[in-house]
Amino acid sequence: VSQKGLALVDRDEDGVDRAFRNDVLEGLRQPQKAVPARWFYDDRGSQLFEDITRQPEYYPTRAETEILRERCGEFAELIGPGRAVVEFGSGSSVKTPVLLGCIDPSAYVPLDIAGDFLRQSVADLSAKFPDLPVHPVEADFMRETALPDEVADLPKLGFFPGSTIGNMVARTAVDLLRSMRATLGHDSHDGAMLLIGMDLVKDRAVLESAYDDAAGVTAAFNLNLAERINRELGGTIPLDRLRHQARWMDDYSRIEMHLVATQDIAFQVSGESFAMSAGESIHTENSHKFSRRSAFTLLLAGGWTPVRRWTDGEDRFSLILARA
Ligand code: AVI
Repeated sequence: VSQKGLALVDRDEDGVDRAFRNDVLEGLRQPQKAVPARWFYDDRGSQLFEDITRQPEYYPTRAETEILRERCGEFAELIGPGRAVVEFGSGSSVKTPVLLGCIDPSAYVPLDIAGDFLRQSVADLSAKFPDLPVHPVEADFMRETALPDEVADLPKLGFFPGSTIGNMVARTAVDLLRSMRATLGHDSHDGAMLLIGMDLVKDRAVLESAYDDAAGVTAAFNLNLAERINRELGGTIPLDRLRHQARWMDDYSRIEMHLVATQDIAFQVSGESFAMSAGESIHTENSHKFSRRSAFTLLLAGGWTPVRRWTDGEDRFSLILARA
């Protein structure tokens, strides 16, 4: 999960993030209003996401951590020691140490656009693995990135947990997989590998409640996007007239999150006027769910050949090891 770091943000003379404003205004002008999910992750949004992962209904984090813990020996065997682990997004404080503890890597390279998150994850990791060289890279992992010279000659393992790939439509996901392949290097003798988390299709009720927990944390996470628009873009969106909704869209194999107007509303953002009728929504997130086949097809389209697939004891979540 990324958040815009200071160094890479392009701000106008009023300190407004230009990319945020463009994405929001363009999205609100569409017939189906939509704002890209990456704008969820300001400080409050990142904190709320952490809280989501602890909700009883939100199974992905626990299921993926279970797989990492239980399959440690198999990772060691199939991946082997001595690789540079390149994590796309700054590391999770739980999952990353479990993986690193299994495979005896030579270096760890967290790659994230948010400098603050990177520094935190480097500090956490170095405390747990004092002898492991850590080389953080502040960059947008959606683009091909030059890795530090120190890891140039090491075989690489890309690590992309959490099913963040599911937040992208297929075209963007394929672009990302291809750029990961380019970043990690696919033409060396000891080809790159990728360990990626992909959430599984399951019962509609289980999915919808994972994205609409009883404590209202996911609702707060979704509404925080509208609050952020009001705060940073001089918005007047009436927050008390928007309702969080999680919909399973079977044809697209995804959960969609929406902010639905509970009555007719009118508001302004950055001086531009918008209106929504009761029942109309702003589409804020896609979270695609995969079958074994659809996961493999996506990986193959992105240039990766699956090597092994694991699921948790309840078949809720998958981790897939692939080679370039
Ligand atoms: C970060 N990403 C994988 C989460 C997901 O499950 O799609 C974001 C999230 N949105 C609502 N709950 C969690």
